[in-house]
Amino acid sequence: MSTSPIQNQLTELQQEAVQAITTTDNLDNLEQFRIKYLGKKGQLSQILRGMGKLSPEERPQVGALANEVKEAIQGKLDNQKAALEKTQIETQIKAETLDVTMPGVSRPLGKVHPLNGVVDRVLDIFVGLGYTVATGPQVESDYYNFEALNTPADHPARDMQDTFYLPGGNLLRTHTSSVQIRYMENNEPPIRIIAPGRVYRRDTVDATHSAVFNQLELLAVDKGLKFTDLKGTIKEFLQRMFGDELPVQFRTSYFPFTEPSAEVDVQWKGKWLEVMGCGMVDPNVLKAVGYDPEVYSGFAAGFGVERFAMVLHQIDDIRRLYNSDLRFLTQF
Ligand code: 2U9
Repeated sequence: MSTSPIQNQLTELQQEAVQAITTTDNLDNLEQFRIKYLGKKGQLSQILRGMGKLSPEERPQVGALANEVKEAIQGKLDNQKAALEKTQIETQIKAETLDVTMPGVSRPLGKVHPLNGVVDRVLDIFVGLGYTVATGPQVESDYYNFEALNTPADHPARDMQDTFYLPGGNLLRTHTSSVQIRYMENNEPPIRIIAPGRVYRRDTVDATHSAVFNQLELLAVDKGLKFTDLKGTIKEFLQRMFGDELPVQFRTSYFPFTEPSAEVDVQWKGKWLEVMGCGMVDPNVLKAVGYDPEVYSGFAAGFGVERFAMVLHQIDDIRRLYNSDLRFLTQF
């Protein structure tokens, strides 16, 4: 029996495909060949479309041949794909040789800055005592920074808290007390808050002064709070901070927003050191936020984070805290 044209086409297709596949060195091309020869609209399908014209005797023979051709091409595709993938991986491995004797890239571990270390410890202690952390804007109005805190424009205490004024009358806050005013405006007693944050003063920079520094201020407002509650809170806090045996003393002082007011000293490494100020919230401050001073009383205290860090770690110059000198910072 002679071979039909369709059988010739099939063997030619197989030869061409095998030739093309075995000489390609590229996986993308290989896929193109699969589509070209075996795809739905590929050459094999096209040839088989002519099967309808065959006699019933020819059909099974051609069908069997078509299967052989298909399997032969598919087999070549699979082999070539495996071979190409293998070379690809081998080339990649060669290009990526790892020299295990090379020195590694050293990534030094960071540390908590001594200022943030103090803030973290203080917040932990007060959160433990039931206080909530409150924050507010560094750009403030005259009202929140001074007026509401019993410090009108002609008050002499404004001289000591001279600051940076912005066009339009706003200013950089001189203390975080404005945070407590805002908090009281939006909340009713009982109140227990601690406000950390950056504050500003028009100060000449030296070993103990900075025009930008950090404060922590606490405020408690409730029915029946007395000076003894303030003393107990401060003493508990300072002993948790510096140690159980720490001697603490209160000296009378003056602040516009507290009455009576006191300064707090601790005996540390043999010396009395002033570490914070405090007092009972002035009735005028309670009135400014709409609290009745006949019903509620409060106590407040404030301190500089830098000063605390300097006392705790015996740091001699405030500027060391801002220089980012690793020889200094890695000591903590
Ligand atoms: C409200 C009412 C009263 C906060 C207070 C001090 C005393 C104090 C200074 C310590 C060193 C500021 O960082 S420093 O320069 N602060 O001595 N601060 S009482 O009194 C308040 C706060 C908010 C509503």
